[in-house]
Amino acid sequence: MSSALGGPGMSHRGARPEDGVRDMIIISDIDENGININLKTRYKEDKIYTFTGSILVAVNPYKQLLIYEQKDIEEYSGKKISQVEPHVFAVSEEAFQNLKNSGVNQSCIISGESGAGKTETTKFILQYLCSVTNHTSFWVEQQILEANTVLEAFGNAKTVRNDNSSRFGKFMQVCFDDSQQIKGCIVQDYLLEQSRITFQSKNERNYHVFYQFIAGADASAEFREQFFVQPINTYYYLSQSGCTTLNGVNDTKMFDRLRLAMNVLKIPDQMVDGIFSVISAILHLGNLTFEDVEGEKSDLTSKDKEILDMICMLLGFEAEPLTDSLLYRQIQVRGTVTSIPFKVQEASENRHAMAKALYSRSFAWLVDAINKCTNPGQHESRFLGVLDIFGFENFEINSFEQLCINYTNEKLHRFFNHYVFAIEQEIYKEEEIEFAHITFTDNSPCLELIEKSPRCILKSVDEECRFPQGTDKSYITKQHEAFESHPCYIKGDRRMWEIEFGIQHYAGAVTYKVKGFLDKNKDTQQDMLFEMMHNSVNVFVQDLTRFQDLLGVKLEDMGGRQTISRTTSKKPTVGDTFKHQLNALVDILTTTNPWYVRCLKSNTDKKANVYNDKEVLTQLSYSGMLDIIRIKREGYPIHVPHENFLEKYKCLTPNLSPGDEPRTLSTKILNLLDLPKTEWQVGKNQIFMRNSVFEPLEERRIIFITKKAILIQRTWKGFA
Ligand code: AD9
Ligand code: MG
Repeated sequence: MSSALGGPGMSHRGARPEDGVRDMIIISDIDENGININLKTRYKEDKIYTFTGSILVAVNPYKQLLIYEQKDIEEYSGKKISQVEPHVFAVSEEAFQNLKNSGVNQSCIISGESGAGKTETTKFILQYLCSVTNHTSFWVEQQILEANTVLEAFGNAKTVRNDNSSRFGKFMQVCFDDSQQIKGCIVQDYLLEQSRITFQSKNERNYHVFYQFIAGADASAEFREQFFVQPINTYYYLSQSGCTTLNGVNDTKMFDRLRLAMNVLKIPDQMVDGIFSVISAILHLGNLTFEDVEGEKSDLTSKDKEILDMICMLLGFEAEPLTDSLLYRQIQVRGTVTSIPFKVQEASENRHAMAKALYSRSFAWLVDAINKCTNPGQHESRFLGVLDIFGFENFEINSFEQLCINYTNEKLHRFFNHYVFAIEQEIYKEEEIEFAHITFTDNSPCLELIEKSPRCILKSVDEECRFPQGTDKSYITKQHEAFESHPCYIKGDRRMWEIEFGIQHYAGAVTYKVKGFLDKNKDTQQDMLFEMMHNSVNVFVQDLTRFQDLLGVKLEDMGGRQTISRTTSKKPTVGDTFKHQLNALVDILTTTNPWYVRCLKSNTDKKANVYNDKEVLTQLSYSGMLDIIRIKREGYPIHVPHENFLEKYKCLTPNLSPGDEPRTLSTKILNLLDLPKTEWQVGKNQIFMRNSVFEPLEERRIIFITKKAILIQRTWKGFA
């Protein structure tokens, strides 16, 4: 198994960042600037991949490079990482070989900012795996690749940072059998962004599928009629941002691809129709306009009655309960259900919540359908997992979503730290060499502040959610009190105490605005909507209720109709569920041998051939690369087996007694050369060196070889 800090070490003598070397671990005294210069030099030659040991750095080229062809796959197949140019295929191959040879499950953890190239990297890894394994499982491979088409249509959207931004995290476990055949795939999704369904910022779009659906309808009158489709600019959920198209993307073609992908994934036609009915119904829901009635109640406008009919037909609902659920809140007090009218603003918000509930459950349904189709079966437990998850975020305004995203990154960062440090220390121990305990910036305190019960930020939000009179303000007041002395907690400016708090993350300080925290964490249960869905005549809509969180609600049969009632007020919150998912993810990752791909964005304008030093440096500062290099400085970055060492350097000391063990001989060489003893150590099987020893050693060897060559030349000349 390769070490994160390993690498071919011996081949680049006195390498400098200006040379654009393939593995940065061998550059002496490298710092952030050095890394940047090295990456930039390579980027200019379209070499977007660089190693740091076995960690791959990928700089987004924002242009099509012809390096992902079948011939490239073949070039990497069967090769060791140390023999090839850095490439995502090299890491894929090494991980695949490791799985094959060691039987230990592997994971590729891909990180980077929005738009850095995580999703593209994920697809290249999957493309590689589906191409090199023996193709007896052609259909399974197609299904795995097409799963991405579906997930991207429903889970990706244009943002200002990325035209194809993933608004959810995913972990795809590709499963293999004993003969290295792909047997299937398991997808786990994380935290789909829900706010986008009803609100998009300027120049951003809603999820791709909405535009693809409308484009598909534009091409067919029959389809338009079946799903009551209107022109795109009539929909509030699609027209508010002023952006409905994507540069270089044809939504009609994408719609055809989506349908084909659904077909490959064996989603029945009836369900496909159901999905599009929900998509259309969501758009119509967004167009409802509520009228205020005496400041106390709200009503639907006459125009809305027509929209309501369409929604009913699309979702298989009856008009009366739907109207009720749009205009009244139902509250259970001691077993009796009371209806309380919504004020106009509340009715509008409640409708948005319905749209979100319908969409997020459809997304969950699709992930489930993909898993059912690509299910590897019970017996195939070996897998190579690819994690494509949201990177660290620090916007002008950060909310609950950013807290969850940054919490994820803290969690993965700690995992990374432990992996990198632990593995290096393990080698030192095995080799029985002395080393000062390597210290590292441990982010555990920050992580504990967010997630460690009984007192942590997630818990504070939860408690306030369960408190009947809880508000965002009462929540933050209590939280300030509880954590003001915590080293990672930032109470901030006195004038802002009621609206925001900060966290000192490993990647920098982030301020969170608490407005909406409680609502976002509660994920307000749409009880009446759930009931209607359960009784729907649309089989897809009815099937969506399988994804209702059944904890806290129970179904009761009321004369042939299912109604629900609350069993307990302890429904898990969004924070709870997410924490649970994240812990499960880390548990899985811990059992694997991890591989890291660090994606970097060369500029924020999505331009080819533009490399912005400042932007790259910022990303490097929290990529963990410097930590690796620091360990390199504190530890011994160059490990060479005794035999290899001897082979290479015995020329430097002609008086070696040949009978000795390689280990003794290697020690003799180093002793004779009078190099500082603090800078090298002799392990059981390997020599450990710092650059201060390695470089002069190499220099002497080169001088020796050059002198010898000159001597030979002279001798030949003498003969001539
Ligand atoms: V986000 O956090 O989901 O918003 P990602 O996933 O990191 O983000 P993505 O993979 O979607 O970024 O890449 C953004 C865009 O960069 C792609 O749509 C491509 O246009 C471009 N890209 C990324 N990697 C490559 C590549 N290796 N070759 C060519 C690339 N283009
Ligand atoms: Mg992505």
